[in-house]
Amino acid sequence: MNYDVIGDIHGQAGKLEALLAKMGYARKGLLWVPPAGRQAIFLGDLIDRGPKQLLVLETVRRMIDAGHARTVMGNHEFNAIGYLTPNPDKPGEFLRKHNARNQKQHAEFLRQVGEGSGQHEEWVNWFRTLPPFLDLGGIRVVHACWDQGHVDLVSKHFDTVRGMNEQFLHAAFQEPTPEWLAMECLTKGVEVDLPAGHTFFDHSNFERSRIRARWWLTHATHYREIALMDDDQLHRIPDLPFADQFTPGQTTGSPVFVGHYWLSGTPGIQTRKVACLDYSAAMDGPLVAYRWDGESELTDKNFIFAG
Ligand SMILES: [Mn+2]
Repeated sequence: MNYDVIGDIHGQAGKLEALLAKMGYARKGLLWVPPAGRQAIFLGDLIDRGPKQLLVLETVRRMIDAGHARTVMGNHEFNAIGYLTPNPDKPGEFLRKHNARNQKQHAEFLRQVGEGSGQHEEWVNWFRTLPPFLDLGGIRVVHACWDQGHVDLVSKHFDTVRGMNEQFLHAAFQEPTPEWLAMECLTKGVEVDLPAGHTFFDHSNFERSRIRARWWLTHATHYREIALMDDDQLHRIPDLPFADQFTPGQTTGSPVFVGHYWLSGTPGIQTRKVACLDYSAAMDGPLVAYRWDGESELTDKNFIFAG
């Protein structure tokens, strides 16, 4: 089987349909059918921000049910589960706090799905069945970072039919349990604290003191080298060597695909073993795919994008 791996969609149904059409997928009623011998692999973050989140969910779920696609769980689906799941230790509260920042990040989904509605609950139950990673043999797929130790822990608690069990879910929202660390790494990647006094502003204009790290740069030494953020903020990151707090992910073995990182510019590989396919389709960037035909080293030539 060959795979078309597709980056974060965030409710941009128009970009998804344009990309599927460009890759030769055929629309049969409400179902998109891939060319023979291919399957679509979604990197998660189907929801939040964009204008047609339910259409994206319907489209992807229909493809999965027909055996034409698979998806991993993104941090936005994981957060959506925590947002609706009561906290067993704190009556009246939820696993993910309903504070202003979390509400703002999730508001567009809640509005489109109808907060507290039957379909809200149904979609969240479906999110719970999404695997946080997929090892497909020739490629590995995860929303933000492949770390074998975390993958092994999560695979012990994830049932491919019933999804994430209650116990794991509760632990995964309790910092700093091993379950929490694992889901943080797989769905949000490796983050590194800046030296005291340094901050920057992310794409939502939140001030942050932790950077998202290019975990595939296994020999990196400086903060600015590993920092993933908008170019216009990079000058705020000190050009200093970091201490020992950066643990890179795995970059040997079969290629790894991730989304998550809001890249910009011309889509291309990070290394011959790692490709990020998130080029900010949530806002004004294109939706990006990689057409994998069995190669063990990735190439810029296999990128395709729409929007
Ligand atoms: Mn995303």
